[in-house]
Amino acid sequence: LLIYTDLDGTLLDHDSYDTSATASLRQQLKQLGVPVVWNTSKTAAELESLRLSLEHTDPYIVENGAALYFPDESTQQPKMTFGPGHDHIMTCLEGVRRQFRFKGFHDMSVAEVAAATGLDEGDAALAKQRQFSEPLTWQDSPGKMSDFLAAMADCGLHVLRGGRFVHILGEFNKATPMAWLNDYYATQWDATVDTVALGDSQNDIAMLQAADRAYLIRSPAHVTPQINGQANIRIAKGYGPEGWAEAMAAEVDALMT
Ligand code: 2M8
Ligand code: MG
Ligand code: MG
Repeated sequence: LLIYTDLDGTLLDHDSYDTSATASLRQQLKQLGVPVVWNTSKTAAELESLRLSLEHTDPYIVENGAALYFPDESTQQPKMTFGPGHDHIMTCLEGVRRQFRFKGFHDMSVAEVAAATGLDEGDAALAKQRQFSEPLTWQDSPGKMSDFLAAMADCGLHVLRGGRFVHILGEFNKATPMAWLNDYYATQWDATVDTVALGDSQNDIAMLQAADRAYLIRSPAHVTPQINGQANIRIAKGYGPEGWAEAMAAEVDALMT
């Protein structure tokens, strides 16, 4: 069994970023030797302290599928990257600055990112250290979004929606690194891998679709994305980390029987 999990609004509470509801299940999965791969829109810089505080020793995927890291490797270089760098994204956004109204993390001070996210200023500064994607707040009319998508596509970029922000990134998503990592574990284990994914937002849907089984986690803050006719995806009852723990308890039970 191999788990892929979103962080914000899934493993971490949408507002408080608290994850205590998941502690006992994370411990059980660790004891069972089940890797829990983090698959998040957070930056590598943000994950440094979170990995220490949650004793996370499995691989992790940052910025919505942009890069895969193995924490046990001596360098903090990604194992693989899947898209263009942040400079390319900023150049493209600068090119359309006069056509559309938006405000990105790059445009915001640390205090503004802290206010928009509820992170403390230390973590907000780490969230601003983007390597492969730019989160922004859309301040223009919804009707102009399709022209914006077309302009981003002209730069080889696309747009995904997270819990709070719209994310600009290359032609990859959270499912992109999964194929490689599934193969990696299949080779390690000399067995086919059974995959489970958990996430709460539109930027998680590709990951949920790519897994053998998936749990869509409900959010107190935004509507649950549509999952039309996706038989492998079920909706967890509890919100945020409580839904995560409930889903993982079911997986642990199934593994034991
Ligand atoms: C941003 O990501 C979340 C993911 O759902 C969002 O769009 O609301 C990211 O930029 C991340 O770096 C940051 O930690 C998070 C804080 O809520 O917001
Ligand atoms: Mg999320
Ligand atoms: Mg996320």
